[in-house]
Amino acid sequence: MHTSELMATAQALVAPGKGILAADESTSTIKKRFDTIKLESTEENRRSYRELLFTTQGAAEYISGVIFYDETLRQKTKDGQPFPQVLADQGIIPGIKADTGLELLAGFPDEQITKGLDDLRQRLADYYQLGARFTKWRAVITIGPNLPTLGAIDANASAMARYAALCQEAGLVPIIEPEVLMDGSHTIERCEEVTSLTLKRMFDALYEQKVLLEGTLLKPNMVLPGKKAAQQATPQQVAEATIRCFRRVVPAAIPGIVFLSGGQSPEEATANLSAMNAMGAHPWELSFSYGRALQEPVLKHWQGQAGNIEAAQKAYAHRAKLNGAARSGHYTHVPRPFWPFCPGAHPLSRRSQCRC
Ligand code: 5MM
Repeated sequence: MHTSELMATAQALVAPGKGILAADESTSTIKKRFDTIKLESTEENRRSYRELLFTTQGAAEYISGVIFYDETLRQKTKDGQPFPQVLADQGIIPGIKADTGLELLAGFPDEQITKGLDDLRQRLADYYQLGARFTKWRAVITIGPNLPTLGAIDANASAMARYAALCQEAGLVPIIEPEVLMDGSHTIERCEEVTSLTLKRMFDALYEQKVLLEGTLLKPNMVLPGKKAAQQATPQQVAEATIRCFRRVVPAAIPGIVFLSGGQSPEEATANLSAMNAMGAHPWELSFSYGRALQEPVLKHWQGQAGNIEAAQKAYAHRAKLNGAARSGHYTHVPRPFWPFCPGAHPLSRRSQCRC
């Protein structure tokens, strides 16, 4: 077991003021993101977009690690620099999505299991050689009438724990991502109940598989009402429900919790994280591992045009900085009084006042 290396990597990923960029969209998911800007998902467009992200000046001040997709880990800048090296040169730790997606769980209609265990030991050895120092595995839990079932939660917990143990054997920090989806009209109380049960069973499984918690990070959903719920929640309500839930079921030995954004707007994701940190101190670092909440403004500014790269990079650096502020509870969302003269893309930007 690579105990000290694992603990050092996990702690570096949740260093104060920093968080993780999730850029591990699979080919089918990045196509959906590119569809929103009417851009074809070719290998070159995916490479150019990731180069834009990974070469953003100033991002390293707020970004501790980046999660790649398998294809991205092997790609290079147009000047021939491997992406993992580009990040490592900036002090950003390269990571990799280790699961290979979802499939229906036999015997459990409407529930899914995560794939990728069969060849995992060999793939992890390759990923380490290519420069990755952490990995991520996502399980999806759906709330619905009579859902989730304990059978589906436990099947996912078991796979997650075996994944985590294999990562640690290879010297890679596992990020376990049990995502309770926001889809539906459930209440925040129902989300809290399902998130508690899911996390409880996940940590039981990690214990049984002898996973080193000090060398593991948790990437969960926040406790939120469903997207279609009649009653939405304020950042303070989200923070109170999430912290109460996590204090009950997440061991203090975990160095950090790096939330996913899960379909929240960038502003909501930042405001909710900030409200949680403002309630501190907590047993674990509370940070971010956002995909959409960091990248939505970037795609909007970029539009697939080389002439927009600078504006898109400014939008990314700006969002990273605001999430960096949320790490210490110092972000408060101010509605967009100066829109569209933000966030730094426009020459007349009043950035000092704009916090959107
Ligand atoms: C839940 O998605 C993860 C976090 O992203 P958001 O902050 O946008 O919710 C994300 O890392 C996700 O696991 C990857 O994008 C890979 O997803 P797919 O569906 O391509 O496996």
